[in-house]
Amino acid sequence: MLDSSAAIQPNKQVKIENKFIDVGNFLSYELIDKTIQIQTENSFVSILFYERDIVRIVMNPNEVPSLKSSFGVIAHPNKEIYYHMEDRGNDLYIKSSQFLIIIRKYPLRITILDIKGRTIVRENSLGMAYTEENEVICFKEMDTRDNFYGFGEKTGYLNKRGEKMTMWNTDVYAPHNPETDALYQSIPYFITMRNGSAHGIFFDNTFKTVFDMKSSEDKYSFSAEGGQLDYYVLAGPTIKDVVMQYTFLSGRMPLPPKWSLGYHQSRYSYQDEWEVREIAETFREKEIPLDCIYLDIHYMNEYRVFTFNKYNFPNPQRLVSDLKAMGIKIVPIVDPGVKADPEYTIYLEGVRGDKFCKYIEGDIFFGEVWPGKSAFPDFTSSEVQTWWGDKHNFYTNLGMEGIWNDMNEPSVFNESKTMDLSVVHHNDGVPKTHKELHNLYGLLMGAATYEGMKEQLKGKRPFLLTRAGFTGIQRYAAVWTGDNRSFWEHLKLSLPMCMNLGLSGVAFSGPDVGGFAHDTTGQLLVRWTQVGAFTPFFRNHSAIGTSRQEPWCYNEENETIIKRYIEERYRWLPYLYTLFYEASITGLPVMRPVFMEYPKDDQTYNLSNQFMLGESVMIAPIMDPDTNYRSVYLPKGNWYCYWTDKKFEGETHHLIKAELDELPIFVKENSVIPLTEPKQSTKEKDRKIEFHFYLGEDDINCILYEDDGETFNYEDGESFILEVSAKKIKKDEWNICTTTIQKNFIPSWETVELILHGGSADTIVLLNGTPVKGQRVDEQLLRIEKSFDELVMS
Ligand code: MIG
Repeated sequence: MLDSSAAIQPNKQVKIENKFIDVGNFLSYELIDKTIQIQTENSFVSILFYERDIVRIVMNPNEVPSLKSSFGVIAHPNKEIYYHMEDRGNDLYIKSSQFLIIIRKYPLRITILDIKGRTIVRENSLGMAYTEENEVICFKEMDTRDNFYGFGEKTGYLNKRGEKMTMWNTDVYAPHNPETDALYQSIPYFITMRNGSAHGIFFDNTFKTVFDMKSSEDKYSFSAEGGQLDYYVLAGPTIKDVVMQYTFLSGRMPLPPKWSLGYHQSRYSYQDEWEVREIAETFREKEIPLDCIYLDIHYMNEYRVFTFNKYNFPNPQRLVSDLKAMGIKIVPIVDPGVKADPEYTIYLEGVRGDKFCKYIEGDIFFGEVWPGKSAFPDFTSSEVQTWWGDKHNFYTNLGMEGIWNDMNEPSVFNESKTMDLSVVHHNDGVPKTHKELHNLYGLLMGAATYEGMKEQLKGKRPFLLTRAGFTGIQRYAAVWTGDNRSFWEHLKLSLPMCMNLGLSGVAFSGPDVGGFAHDTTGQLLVRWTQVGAFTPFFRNHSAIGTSRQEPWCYNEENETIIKRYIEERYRWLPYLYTLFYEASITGLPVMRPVFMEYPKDDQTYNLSNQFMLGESVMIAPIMDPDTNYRSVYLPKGNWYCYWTDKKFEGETHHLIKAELDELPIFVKENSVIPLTEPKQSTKEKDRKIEFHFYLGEDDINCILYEDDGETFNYEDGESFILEVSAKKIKKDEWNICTTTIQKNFIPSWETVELILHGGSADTIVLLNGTPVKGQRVDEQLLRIEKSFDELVMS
């Protein structure tokens, strides 16, 4: 719907602040089981510690706050945290080893400082408040130096200062542009970075929430349409600390199966078995690596989930096993809408077993989606979760190991785009409206699906891809960013979107490579594939009616380059997989904004068109048509061009040339990057591991993580962890050491190659103390090849 000028009629501005009821003056406090319970004139406030560096504050207008958390939170308060509390007349002082919380009493205002006396958050003229209509809001002072990040999946630039953002899971087919606000994911959390230091706020409220970093110059606010004002202050002080604190609360991604990190091909839709086979065979004939093909909605019998259309897919089991033999997995789409059809088992069971979302009077909610009139499982009930999870044996019995959840906002074809807000969810005996639980629907469907698959796969890691989610979605699924378009602008937009998702706990994300809607072009597909090869999730997907988008659909030059970059993805898997391993332990993203590594450098605070992979690698793609130059910012230190080894100075901008076949990649001096040889699919065993040493002045090292890539045995320690270092003995003399930290899993590598970049003709290398001769490729490049068993395993 396009607006005309009538949309901008003059109206009277009501100052929003006037409608709020302030919490008012302090009345009394009590300590109950280490929770500080405060009563004010107009509210009740509780304060409790989760960790030394995480404090939770909950305000309830009507009664002592409930301390039950949303499904997004997995952590519990730590009652062992020691703090000291003092009533100083006009203020309450609460001091822990990380925080000083000062509660001004008249009226109640909270200021939190860190141990160095640095203000983290402060309330002044306005603090916590609510309205007659059950809205809750919290105002905090905004510093002129504050930059804001996180907020999950948002359009626009990296830094969200000056933005107002709504969290309300929404199916937005179009447009995705800077003023598109609510998208598919709701992650009510953000990081404030001030002067290189950081802290975070996680607002654990599942209603529609709004974060307003725009309307005022000296304060920001976060508010919700209902519920309690329940938020956590995360102390930082670094950005990485905040992400770890947030993912301590909301959980971390389990290690994904390796095949999910390969290249994936999708299309809405591959219409039948023969088309799927043809796609798979074409990849293999052309020797383009591929790990997965998706089945979009046309595989089903009239869009009934857990069915196949027998004409188009007569033998899905054989299809799956034949493709598996080629190293290719099949992932089917599963939407939540269940076709209202009394002859369809799922619907029958759902109605009989009381599994669907209902109105309070007991009538099932029906909505139009692809199957026509449909009912929606009520995932807020654990019984329904188990039922739905179990149903997935339909897919696992066919040999499938991954599922793609779409339309799970939930999306409904009506005016509001979703379920009726007055639907009352079962919620395990604590009924709540859809208005309150809407944002959880995708997360709960994800939990049901992941747990069901995990159970049926008997030790194998499931893969789940989802469109909708809430805080904590990383525990179950990778996130793709929905219906983008084949626009250069959307390629650009995907970088800050995925970087902010990464800061919001979702380390495994990516956009549809090539663009979903609209027709792509050969050049756009090339440039997008170059980027996709280095984003955490790498899937080419396109919509019905748009031009075909498989790697070979444009000219030969395009195809050759696309193939080369897909191969490059497989070459980088050891480095990437190690980053995923780290993410599973720390919650830190794989794809990082540059300021995460260089928080003191203000050139990086809104750097949205380049990103880092881990600590050492800078990806600076070309994202404009017919363009082969761009400016690249390199922070402090020296950088190597990955392709040529040419050195670049940091703390400055460079004009970089990159023809269509080149993605600018820079590796930080003093780092080691593990790579391997390209292969057709992750099913093939690597035979060689390479360590690339980018020499500078310092000693350097890296960790390499490896395991079987498909089971949960790593949880019992069946993994391989190697530390590789290069110590500078003196000028031109390096001692390379390998230390196995863990070897309960034996990797498939036969040879290990050590490649020194940036040495000189005189470079001498010792290997664990013994001099070795290498093969000099040129003045600055030295290669040493060894047997993996001899060097590492003995
Ligand atoms: O209304 O299943 O975002 O990836 O191909 C469209 C068909 C429904 C939206 C998803 C897209 C998928 C499409 N779906």
